[in-house]
Amino acid sequence: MLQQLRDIVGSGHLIVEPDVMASYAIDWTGRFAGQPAAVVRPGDAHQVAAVVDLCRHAGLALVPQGGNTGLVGGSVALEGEVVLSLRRLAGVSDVDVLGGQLTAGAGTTVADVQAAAAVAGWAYGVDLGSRDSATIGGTVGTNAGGLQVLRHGPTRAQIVGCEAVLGTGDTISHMGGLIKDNTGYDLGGLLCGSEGTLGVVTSVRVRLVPPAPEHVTSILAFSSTEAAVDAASLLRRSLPELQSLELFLQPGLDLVCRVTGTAGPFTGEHATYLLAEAAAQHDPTPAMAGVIGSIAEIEDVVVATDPPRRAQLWSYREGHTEAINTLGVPHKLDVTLPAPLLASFIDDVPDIVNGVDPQAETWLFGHAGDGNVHVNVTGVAPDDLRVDDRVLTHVAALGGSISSEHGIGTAKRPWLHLNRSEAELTAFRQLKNALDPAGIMNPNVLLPPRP
Ligand code: 2HG
Ligand code: ZN
Repeated sequence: MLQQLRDIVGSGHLIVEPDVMASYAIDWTGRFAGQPAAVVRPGDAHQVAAVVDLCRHAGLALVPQGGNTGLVGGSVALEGEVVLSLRRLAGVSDVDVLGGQLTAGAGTTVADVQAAAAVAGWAYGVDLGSRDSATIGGTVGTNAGGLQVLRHGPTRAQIVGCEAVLGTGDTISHMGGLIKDNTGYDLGGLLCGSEGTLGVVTSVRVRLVPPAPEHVTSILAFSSTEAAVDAASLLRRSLPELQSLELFLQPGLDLVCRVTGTAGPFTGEHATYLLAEAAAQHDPTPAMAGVIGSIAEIEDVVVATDPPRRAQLWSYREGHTEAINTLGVPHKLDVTLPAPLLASFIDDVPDIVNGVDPQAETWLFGHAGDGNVHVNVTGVAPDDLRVDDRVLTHVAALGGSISSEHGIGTAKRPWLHLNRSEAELTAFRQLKNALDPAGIMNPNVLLPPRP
């Protein structure tokens, strides 16, 4: 088998040495790890198809992997599968300046897609903290959200064409990029968020959005989460230039400042913070100032327009993930709540966690504009699922989603039934059987094991 894989990709691109495979074998959180049988690094879509075909006939399972920035164990070989790294399929082509579209190989980083869009006079509508490592194929696999969903939608909303190798071994390619194209099933939309369980995306055509070069970023301080959530709603409905609306709390800010050795944005302490960023063709500062001026509950505010100061404000929010990792392996519960329940959920969840494990520490931050909270819990053993179970059950009971933007992976698999009916899960299984009849595509993620 290994020799046949080597024949397809060339000897330099089949990795079997444990030390070289190490970075492919563990996820970013450190919570999920496996021992791949091998890492195979095809150089083009034909080689991907040949690898899938070989593995399909041999019954050898594959785990597709992009930048390996996922947070739910969706791209690690938990049971000795072969890791199929798509990173060599990098590059942007067929830029359509007129229509505002481009094609990106699955291994192209999000930052490189953004840069290519900018060169064409456009912008890419998805941005996320892991932009320099996350690949567009991985973000399609998970339907990644990120920092601009309230303005441009998640990754699925950007896809206007897709090329993929299905688990059947067939290559599908629908890359015409027509905005209006009602000619049947939206296979790109289906593969988006399928976490590599139906096939491997090798290339994607994305729509681009108008550039918005003028930015203003502010951090607003509130005495309660309820006041912050009310203000978030007002910002969303009164400021069309709003591009990002992020939330974090005082303990998370303290942790980021401690770990990075920086001073916080304010001299005093506050309960809850919103980071609001507006972006437009013309300076959005007056519009943002007008809306901020109308929010009586704001206790303090900082505003920045110059890039270094804006980056500093963003670092208080974006620094959370790395700062939390310094405390040990976190449990990451990426959830969405209905807007009316968001504030009380955030206020209640630390006590709910401590009701299960008094030693656990809860860190809360996320994308306020989308109702998306990243519940990070530290001080809990990686395989202790009691906190996960308690929080996810609570979220589902409130009508929320147990996975907002990170996917189900292996981490949330036991709880998928909380959000999906038996009829939906049956349809999922039928799709899986149709597109991956040998069951070789990422078999340990998304779908719960059969009862
Ligand atoms: C973010 O919004 C990412 O920063 C990571 O989705 C969230 O670390 C997390 O839990
Ligand atoms: Zn996020």
